[in-house]
Amino acid sequence: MKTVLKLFMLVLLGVSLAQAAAFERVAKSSATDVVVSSQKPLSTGENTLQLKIQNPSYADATVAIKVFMPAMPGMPYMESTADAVDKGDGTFEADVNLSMGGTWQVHIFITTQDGQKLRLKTSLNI
Ligand SMILES: [Cu+2]
Repeated sequence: MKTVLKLFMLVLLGVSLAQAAAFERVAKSSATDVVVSSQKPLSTGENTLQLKIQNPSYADATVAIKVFMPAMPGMPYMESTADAVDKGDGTFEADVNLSMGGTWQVHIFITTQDGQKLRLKTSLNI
């Protein structure tokens, strides 16, 4: 009986891990696409973003991210930057602070081991 219960729990865990991300957006470039996603729905404040590099030849690059909102009437320019942490297998993770609701521009900076630089752009809404 206990074994059956354990198996059931493992299946439940597997299902929850396999669930689609709450947020997902693809930043495109000719060299590689990057899938930007979040397990939790995006909200104002700190958000953890996963950056999955699609082209394996860029998997060992250094990755950084900048999110920013241009100045608007009565509101200054806002930005949050982070060096992404290498989680292996082309997956990186970065915490960014989305300080208010609205549309944020997202720039992803990839620097390869041999110094090649890529900048990919996308955006997100909260
Ligand atoms: Cu604003």
